[in-house]
Amino acid sequence: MLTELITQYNEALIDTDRDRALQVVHDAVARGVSPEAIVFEVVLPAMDRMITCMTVSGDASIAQHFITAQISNTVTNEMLTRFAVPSETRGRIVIGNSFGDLHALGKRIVIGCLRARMIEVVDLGLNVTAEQFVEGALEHGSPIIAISSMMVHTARGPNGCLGVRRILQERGLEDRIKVIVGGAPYRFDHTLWQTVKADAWADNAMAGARMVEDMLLGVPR
Ligand code: B12
Repeated sequence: MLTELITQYNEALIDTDRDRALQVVHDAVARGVSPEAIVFEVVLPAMDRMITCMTVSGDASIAQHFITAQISNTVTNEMLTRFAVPSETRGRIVIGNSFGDLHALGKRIVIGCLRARMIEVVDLGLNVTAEQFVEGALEHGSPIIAISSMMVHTARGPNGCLGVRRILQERGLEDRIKVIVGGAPYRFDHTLWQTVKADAWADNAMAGARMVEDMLLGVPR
């Protein structure tokens, strides 16, 4: 039954058919598939597959990737309320686009993947200054700041990670708050995350969500 479900769900994602994807999930639950199996054996692997199709084989488009993240988010939120043992969140993080950067698509996909891994996410939005990133993390009790930058100058500029690092240092917060970065400039230059003094970076949303989960759980990288 699970193989059939996985096939039907993936076909709906490829067709960017949100309603059909949700219907497939609802039918499966009605037939007795557990909400846990849906999240861990259907939704997360589908997200992984879609990212591989987009970045490695080129078989998927940004639209398919984006809709997949949205559907994953919806299904996960719905299934979480039905878990036999209520799932504990792994923790909470803040995320935003660095100041001057209006490229929100990548960040939204990252948010979908984070939520699918049961990580609470506070989206600080677009045009977030370095100060707002730090204030946001303190206000929401987040041990991680995630910064999405799609242009070189917003990644390297004073409101990107370097600015956040400076404030964390000045306020003695570096032990409490870690910074993860991502976006196009980091994919073009794999050493940029170190140049801007981030603690971590990830190439894609799924890898980023896994890394955040490890950071929250204190797994050494
Ligand atoms: C779509 C797009 C736009 C759209 C944005 C729509 C939107 N609402 O998001 C529009 C048309 C508005 C736009 C505008 C501009 N853009 Co533009 N845009 C792009 C384009 C083609 C795709 C970006 C995208 O959405 N990718 C798809 C998503 C899914 O991928 P992603 O963002 O990389 O995200 C993945 C990973 O990076 C990672 N990730 C992302 N964020 C994070 C964060 C964390 C913490 C982690 C762990 C991971 C992670 O996970 C994501 C999912 O797997 C890129 C080209 C490219 N190859 O990236 C140019 C690009 C980013 N744009 C560029 C430019 C120059 C501009 C403009 C200045 C153009 C202009 N002259 O007006 C403006 C700037 C607007 C602004 N102030 O931000 C340049 C930047 C070049 C540079 N050197 O800095 C690029 C690289 C194009 C190019 N080759 O020249 N753009």
